[in-house]
This record gives sequence, structure tokens and C-alpha cells, in this order.
Amino acid sequence: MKNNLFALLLCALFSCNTSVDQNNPNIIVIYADDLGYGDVSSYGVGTLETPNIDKIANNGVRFTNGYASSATCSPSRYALLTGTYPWRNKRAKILTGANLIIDTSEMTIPKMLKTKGYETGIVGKWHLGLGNTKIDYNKKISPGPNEVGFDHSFIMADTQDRVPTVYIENGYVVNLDPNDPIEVNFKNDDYGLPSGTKNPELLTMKWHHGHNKAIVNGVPRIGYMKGGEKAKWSDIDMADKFLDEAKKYIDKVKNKPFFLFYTLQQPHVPRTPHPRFVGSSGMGPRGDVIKEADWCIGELYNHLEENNLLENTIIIISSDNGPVLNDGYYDDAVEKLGDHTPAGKLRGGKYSLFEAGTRVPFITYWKGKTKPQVSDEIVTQIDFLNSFSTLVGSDINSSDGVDLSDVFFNNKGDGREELVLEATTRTAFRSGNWVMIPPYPGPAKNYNVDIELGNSKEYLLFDLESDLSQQNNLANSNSEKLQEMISRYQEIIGKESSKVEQLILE
Ligand code: NG6
Ligand code: CA
Repeated sequence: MKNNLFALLLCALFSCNTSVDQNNPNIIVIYADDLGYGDVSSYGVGTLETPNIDKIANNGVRFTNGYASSATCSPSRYALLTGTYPWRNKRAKILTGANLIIDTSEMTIPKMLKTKGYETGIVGKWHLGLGNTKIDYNKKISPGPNEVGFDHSFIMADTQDRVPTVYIENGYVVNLDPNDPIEVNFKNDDYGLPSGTKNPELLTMKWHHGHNKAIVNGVPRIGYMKGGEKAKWSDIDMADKFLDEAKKYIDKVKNKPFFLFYTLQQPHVPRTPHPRFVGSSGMGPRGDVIKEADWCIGELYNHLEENNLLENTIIIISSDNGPVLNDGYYDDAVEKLGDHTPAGKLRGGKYSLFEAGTRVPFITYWKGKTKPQVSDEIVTQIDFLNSFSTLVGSDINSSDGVDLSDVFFNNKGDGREELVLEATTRTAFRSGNWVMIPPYPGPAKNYNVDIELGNSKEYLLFDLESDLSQQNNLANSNSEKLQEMISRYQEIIGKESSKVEQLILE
């Protein structure tokens, strides 16, 4: 008792720093947008250099079989935060001005961590929807990140290519002038405002497909927006802004255990590097914004080091889906690519059921705890909830997630055996080194983005061990394996399957 009192007194005197508690490490998930497996140089398959990510990757665990749940953004983010397969939630599709797709009663990583005393924050892209009815950006916007577990949020609502082009902090549009209210419109094509189609003379970036409505900062966007002049973000300063907000958040909460979801906007379109990075990659704006993102990650790392937080902070770096070059703007991504391979040797890309859609850079790092390693274990972002839960001593679990805390943080144990992959509401199945993609209607390729989608009239079956690039369909030659894969896949998809079929046909 005496000792306890003494400890309490010391605590009061020196303002106890709970973040040195090894059972409650800080957790930072850095989540890039559309960063491909080959876009990180430590993966050794592309030619773009990412020295800051490499430093973390080479000192942490670099997973070669790490997956986002989906080949697009909103479903992947949904799955990451809830530990639930996105095809169980029919609203988990690419969102545009949509309402919140996480039910406020659902378990999430930040909610689970809060039960263990964590501070929880998100800075960056959200893209999980806001509100329950038509969103009024001039009032408190709710529910949103703060209603599904985040104590603090500084976000852009959807993506950089969608209106409203404003930041939202804890439910309120930043710098909103009440005399200049914001109106947003995604449907009416005659909204009367300058747009990509009507006013090409105002454009500093040309649209290729979609993205032909409101012009903000010379860039045409998806949807129209009126008002909110003072609240509009500066595209070229976005990376600096999010970094600054992330650092500010860390400074504010560093005396407690904290979780930060730092969701970078790069290299999603429109690619608007700060002038400091223009030309830095020699690959045009797509390469330049990856250089910018890499720099931001280095700055965040330095900030943790300067604040003596590195030893007790887990850093995870990954991406929400695979790479795309032309995602709707003429920005030289294709022309200046040179011999860089954003997808490495993987087939497909963003939107695709082939490997490059979902297999992404995936790095875990915990200074002094996790030893440098390259791991071929199969791991997914769906597993973060259960793994973090074990780490902090919680018994909260999702049923789709697997506890991979040993694989992520202790250099031991086995990864997953199997995984359902998702791409624009279609699903495929990986088990061991085998991948089965069921037949789907629709074009084999999206010619706008120049990506093979994985649609085919036949079942596709690949052995990734001997055929990483998914060139040899073994469905006919190995019908036994195919049947085994189909049965297990159907078993997992189970009663959800009719719903999924319906979505696919929509
Ligand atoms: C698509 C957009 C694409 C991108 C994507 C979302 C068109 C033609 N394409 O609808 O540019 O914004 O949505 O990307 O509008 S994601 O990474 O957030 O899922
Ligand atoms: Ca994305």
C-alpha cells in the first residue's frame, strides 16, 4: 500500500507516461490510396525509390502476401476498421457523397482500443460515408468517424476527386463561412456552375473519363459544389496539411496510448504534388506524389523519434487497393512510367480480382520488439482488429478476422490458410497457394483504366506458387482442386451468397 501510494505520488509529480507500457503500444496505421505492390522499392520489383518506407520495411516485417480485403477503397476501409468481410455489407461499395456505411452499433478497431484506454484519431481520407440522411455540410455532420470510435477526426469526406473539396474536423467543415453555405449536387448536370465539360478553358488538369463537373483549383471533379469558398482545400498543400494534423494529434495525445489512422490521399487521382516534389520521380505526377507520400512517412517517423515515442509505437504501412495509372485524368502516369512496374509481376490492378487488385505493400514495424524479416505468410487487413485486440489484452473479436498478432509483431506463427477476395462486389477465393475466380459477366478489361478485371465465362484457377502472374488457368486440368476450392468458397460465403449474386448482377 505504501509502495502504491509512493508510485501514485511519483506519477502525479512527473505526469505518468502510460505510453511506455509494453502492453499498450501506440498503434499507427499509415494507409496509402491506390499504392501498388511494386510501388515500394523494398519490394524489389519496381524502379521508383521510396527510401523512407524502405527504412521501416527493412527494419520491420515486410509481407509478400499481404492483402487489402478489396480492390477498391471504401470496402477495404470498412473491412480494416470492422474486421468484417465487405461483401457482408451491401453498402460497402465505392462511395460518392453517400451516407455512413458502418453501423454505429458495429465494433471497430478504435472502439475496441477505447475499451483499453486508448485515444483514437483519424487524419486523412475517410470515404466511408457521412450522416444518415442528405448531408448538410453547413451543420454538424453526424454520424461519421467520431460516432464509430474516433475521438478525433480531421478528414476529407470521400476522395480528392470528389466534392466537397473541404476538410471536416470532428463533424464541422473547417473554415466554413456561414454567409457562404456549401451546396453539393452529384446528379443534376445543369447546375449552372463552371464545369469540366462547359469551361475547358478554366482547366489546369484535363479529364479523361468521369471527373468533368465542378472545377476547383483548375481540376475538374466528380459532382458539383456551390459556396464554401474560404473552406476549399489547396490540393498541392494537402499532404503537408494531413502530415501537420497527424503530428499535432500525436503531440496532443502522446501521454496516453493512442491509435492513429493516418490515411494518405496519394497516389489516388488527381495527383497534385507540392512544387517541392514536382519532377522528383521523373515519372510525372503519379511518381511525384508517391515520393511526397514517402517523405511524409519519413517525417512522421522522425517526429516519433524526436518525441521518444518510436520504441513504443507500432507502425503499419499498407494500401487500400492496387495500382491504376489512368484513373480519369490526363496526367502522364502512363506516358512517363518508363520501366517502373506499379503492380510488380502481379496481374491486374485496382478494380481487379486478379492479384494486383488486392495484394499490396504490407509492413509492420515495432522498434526493439519485432525483428527484421521478409514474411510470405498470408495476412490481411481484416485481421488487424483481432490482432490488435490480443495485443492489448481485449477479448473483442470479429468472426471474419484471424488473430495474427504473433505473425505481425512477434516474428512467429502462421498466417491465414484462406481468404475471400473482393473487387467491385465480385468475390474470389485464395486457399494456400491456390486462387479460384468464379465466372462473372462483364468485360474482361476496363479499357478506360486499362486493367484486366478478372471477368470470364469460365472458372479460373491458378497456382501462385508456380504462376505468380496468373497466366495458366488450371481449372480444366485440375478439376479436383477446382471443386475443392468451389465447395470451400461456397461454405464461407454461405447464406450471404444469394445477396452477393444479386450484387454482382446489379
Ligand atoms: C471511380 C472513379 C475513380 C476513383 C474511384 C474511387 C470515375 C470514372 N472513376 O468511380 O477515378 O475515384 O471511383 O477510387 O469517376 S477509390 O480508390 O476511392 O476506390
Ligand atoms: Ca483506393
